[in-house]
Amino acid sequence: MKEILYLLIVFALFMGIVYAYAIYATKNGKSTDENNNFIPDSWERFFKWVFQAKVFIMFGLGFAIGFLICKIYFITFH
Ligand SMILES: [Ca+2]
Repeated sequence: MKEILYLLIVFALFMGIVYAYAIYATKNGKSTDENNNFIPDSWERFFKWVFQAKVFIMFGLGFAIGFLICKIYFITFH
């Protein structure tokens, strides 16, 4: 159970870094962003859905992490 929690936390951090890097890279001009949506145009072809689903992905991860923390640390059955 804890392994799933750690995996989700690592995944959430990774997604956070990906989203932050996309904004950083496009703002700094490190990667071209001709349509000004803060997604590097080279990523947009295959990974656009990752950005379109950002709210749902982060909300889902946050919900799952909170749920697991509650289940592991606060609810005990004995
Ligand atoms: Ca773009």
